[in-house]
Amino acid sequence: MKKISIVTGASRGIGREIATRLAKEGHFVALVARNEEEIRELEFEIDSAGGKSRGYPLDLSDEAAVEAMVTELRAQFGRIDILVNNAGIGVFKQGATISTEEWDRVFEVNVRGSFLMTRAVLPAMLEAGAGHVVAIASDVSKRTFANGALYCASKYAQDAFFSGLRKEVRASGIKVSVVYPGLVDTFFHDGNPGQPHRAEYLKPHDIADAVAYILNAPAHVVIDELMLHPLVQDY
Ligand code: NJP
Repeated sequence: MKKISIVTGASRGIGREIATRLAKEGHFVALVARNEEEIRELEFEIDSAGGKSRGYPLDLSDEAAVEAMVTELRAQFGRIDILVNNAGIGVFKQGATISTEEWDRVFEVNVRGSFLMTRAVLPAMLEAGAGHVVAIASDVSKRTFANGALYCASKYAQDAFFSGLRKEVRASGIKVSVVYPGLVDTFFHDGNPGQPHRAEYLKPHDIADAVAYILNAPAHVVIDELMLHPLVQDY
């Protein structure tokens, strides 16, 4: 096994593709998401193809579960080399109609969830003097759109956290990279009909390619930011 990695939101979409890619590249992958069946399925698929993985069905808003998972992984392997914070949710509606529960949940998963996971792995990376934290943010971490106020606010916050963190841990040998995808053809868009160009959106493997490129940069190079869009997207 080359490296010990964690991918959140690994049960489907972009996260599933990133996890599969990391396993193909010879890394151990800890698969995190809530849906146990999908996580076990992916674990079986990776392991049947000769890779190494383990599923951790948990909700990222559960601080104790996140801490326990990272403690277990560290106890087994003694290190954690890569964390890909990919899990995320969206609520798309007019700001005036957003409920307090919807506001809290989006921030709980997109911002607090990626913070909790990152804080949990940093001690191992700091001890090793090396590590790579990647966040899958969004192109709307840098622009806004109508009916996207809440989602954009969460993605701006996530981006700001990881951009600040990059400056804090750089001197300790830890890299922090943020990926900003445009539209990607996943479950994320299933509740949103009428997308004439959906077939031409980015595919999850395009994001996995970007993450692999970032992680395989030479030791002295940190790719701070990588933004990608489908050619059909008007933004
Ligand atoms: O989304 P989807 P994508 N605890 O819905 C997991 C960003 N992005 O792959 O828990 C733990 O297919 C969920 O698993 P489960 C986007 O903001 C996308 O498109 O079992 N895990 C599933 O595995 C997000 O950050 C587009 O339901 C939780 C995964 O997250 C990332 O890309 C554009 C969880 C979501 O899979 C992946 O999105 C863009 C929790 N509480 C940015 N809640 C796009 N698709 O167009 C959810 O700019 N998950």
